[in-house]
Amino acid sequence: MSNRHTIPLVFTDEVRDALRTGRPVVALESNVITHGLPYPDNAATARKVEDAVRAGGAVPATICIDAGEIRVGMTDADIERFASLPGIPKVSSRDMPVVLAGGGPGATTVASSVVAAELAGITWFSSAGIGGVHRGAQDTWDVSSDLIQFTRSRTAVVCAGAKMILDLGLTLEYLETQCVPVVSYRWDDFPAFYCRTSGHRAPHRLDDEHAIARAAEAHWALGNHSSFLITTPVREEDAIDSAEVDTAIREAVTAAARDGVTGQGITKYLMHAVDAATRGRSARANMAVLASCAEAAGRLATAHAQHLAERAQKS
Ligand code: PSU
Ligand code: MN
Repeated sequence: MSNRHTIPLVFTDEVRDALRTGRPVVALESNVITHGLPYPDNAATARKVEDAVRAGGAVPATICIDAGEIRVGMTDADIERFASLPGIPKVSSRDMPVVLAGGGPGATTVASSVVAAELAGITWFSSAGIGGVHRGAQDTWDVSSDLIQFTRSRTAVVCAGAKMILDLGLTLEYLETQCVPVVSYRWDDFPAFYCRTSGHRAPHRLDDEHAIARAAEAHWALGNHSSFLITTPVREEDAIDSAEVDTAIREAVTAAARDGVTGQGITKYLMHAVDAATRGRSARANMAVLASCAEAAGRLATAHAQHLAERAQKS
């Protein structure tokens, strides 16, 4: 018996129909709703991100855990509840079994969302910022489970790189060591969330969505049961200059060490400190980059669905 029969997956009608008919679907995380932005911006942003997936030609499936089930596609009422109810825990891969057994609600990170997406038969996933290797990881060993999960889940992940609060050079090194492809879509550099560049060149660049679909399929055909990463930068008009946030980040990292913030809480702590230092500018850029990634993911998932349909016709 496969896991499919033991983990309860609850689909919205729209997502179930799309998967049945081979229409493109893009999975989205819910931790960004509960831990990324304040209410009611978070609820509005979650809906905008879903609209952006639709604008790209695909069906959005926001993932969460509730009542012992994995929800694949959240209703408007679910989004409103997750956005407004305080205390919903952040659920990464390691937390999933316990939260499922406990029966309470849980907001999925990138790592746990790709686990759910794969179980649900969804190939595409979009997040503006993946977790990565933290600054100072040589002392703290803080490496996001997102990166480890990419070595285990067969998904195509679209993101705007990772935030400057992380060590992006080490994050790229880790992905290289673990044989996770990183392809920059229509851009030379590995982006840094709301900054268009991290100062690191992306290992590969592809400009055509159909070539990206073929490359992802080739990755899996080569026997890799792991993720294929595609990065896309925030639009120029929404971007923040990296020099502008660099000081704020350095100060936040120092303050976190002073306050003894470690582990699961550090990402949120650093992000809020940077938002406060940039007086909401980074929060606005955050919303823009979530939407631009989701739109690109919708387009890429659409090209991939066409690729699969053509391949099926030929065989
Ligand atoms: N990075 C961001 N924004 C985020 C996160 C990461 O730029 O909101 C969230 C995502 O849900 C991601 C998680 O999967 O934090 C990673 O947390 P950790 O570093 O604790 O693994
Ligand atoms: Mn961590």
